This record gives sequence, structure tokens and C-alpha cells, in this order.
Amino acid sequence: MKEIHFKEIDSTNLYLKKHYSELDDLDIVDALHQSAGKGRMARVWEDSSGENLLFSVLIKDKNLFPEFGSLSLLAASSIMATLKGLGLNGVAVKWPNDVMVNGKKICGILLESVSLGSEMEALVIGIGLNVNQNEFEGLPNATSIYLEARTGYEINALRELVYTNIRNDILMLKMGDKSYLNRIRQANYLIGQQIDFVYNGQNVAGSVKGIDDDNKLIVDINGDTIHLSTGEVTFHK
Ligand code: BT5
Repeated sequence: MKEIHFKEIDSTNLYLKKHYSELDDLDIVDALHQSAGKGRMARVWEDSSGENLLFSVLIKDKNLFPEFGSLSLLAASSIMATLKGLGLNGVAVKWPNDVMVNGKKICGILLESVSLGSEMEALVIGIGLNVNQNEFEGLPNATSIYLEARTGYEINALRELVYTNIRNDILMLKMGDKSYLNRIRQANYLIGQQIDFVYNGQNVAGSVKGIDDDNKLIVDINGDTIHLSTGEVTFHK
């Protein structure tokens, strides 16, 4: 297993997407700062240099490619377990890719695939976990381990903890164990909440009932139940 470290890079996800052919399954790349950190749908992931965990895991095992839809919730569950292990309370997962602590976002996950023609070649799980940053200008909904626990953490040690948990959870998934879903269901931030989203091109509102076995969000719209895939979903505050 290779670990590649950068002081600064554009994006650790971008690095693995460019270099996957020279690397192996479960290799990781991390950086102290990203100059072009990415969120979903061209959004930006911000960081203050040297204070947060920013890393990406490469998946080249083709057996996992059909599990594309599972991996961001799986990673969220691994991170939730890590944070609980550090003693944090109020940890929850906001479907499909955020880890929240006491209602604020502490971690975002960006799952991407690399394809050559119609063949999938690799998956990349990108993780941004706020660790020691104590101010988030312009991000009132962001928090960090430091802000929640009032203790700083050594980033490299924390990366090893998170990575060990993710690797173990991936091994379990490969053996058909989907218990990450139960852990997510027990800490489903959106349960019972009203959400707005676009469905079949229409703006609709519904209330969240749960998460199904295919990682989809179960939503009730005026008595009709739908199962929502990852896509653009806008939430009420
Ligand atoms: C995400 O997107 O939450 C996925 C973030 C993934 C970041 C990692 S870092 C390592 C790897 N390399 C990359 O380039 N990316 C991955 P999304 O759900 O679209 O949320 C993005 C939104 O979160 C932004 O529009 C902001 O509102 C908010 N945000 C940005 N930076 C934040 C931060 N540090 N903490 C909390 N919220 C933040």
C-alpha cells in the first residue's frame, strides 16, 4: 500500500484520476492544502493549510465497481465511527455524503469514477475532514473536531485511523456485509425532515422516511413513496 504526501496540490481526487494506472488498489494520496479542492457538482471544498485531513483512496478492484452507489455512505460510516471513537457526540450522516456533528458539516466525501471508453477503470473516494481549523469564514454551517471537542489532533495519526476504518469497512462490503447501512440508518441526519428536491424535472417537497438497501433515500411526497438516487437535492434549513 502506497501513501503519497503533498504539501500542496490542486485536488487529491484529481491526482488519483490522473495517475491511477501507475498505482494500486487502496493506495492513498493526501495533501496539507488543496488549491482547487472539489465538492460535488463543481462546488469548492475549502481548507486552511495544514489544519485539516484531505485525502483520497484509490479503488481498482473491479469487484467493487458495482458498489459505486455504496461507497460514499460506507466512507461516511467509517468516518462517523472514527469520530465517535475520539469521543465526539452528536455525530450523524447526512445522505448522501456529509458527516455532521451537532447539526454542522465536519466532513464531505466526493466519490468519482474513472472510465476509458465505456470501461470503468477505477474509483476514487475523496475525503475532506475538518480537524484543527477553528474559523470557517463564509461557511456558517461548517465545524471541525477542534471546535466540537476543544482538542487538536495530529493529522497524520488521524488519517491512519480513518484509513484503517475505511479499509476494514471495504473488506466487509467485499464479503457481502452491508452493516454500514444499519449504522447510517441509526444516525440518519435527515430522518423525519422536510426536503426540497428536483424529481423528474419538477421541484417537489417531501419528508424523509429512511434509506433503502440500495442506498437510496426513501421520501414520502403527499402519501406517495419514492426512492431517490444521489442527485441534486436541496434541503430546508
Ligand atoms: C462535498 O461536496 O462535501 C465533498 C467534499 C470532498 C472534499 C475532498 S478533500 C479530498 C478530496 N479532493 C477533492 O478535491 N475533494 C475531496 P458537496 O456536498 O458538494 O459540498 C460542498 C459544499 O460544502 C460547499 O459548496 C460549501 O458550502 C461547503 N464546504 C466547503 N468547504 C467546506 C469545509 N471545509 N467544511 C464544511 N463545509 C464546506
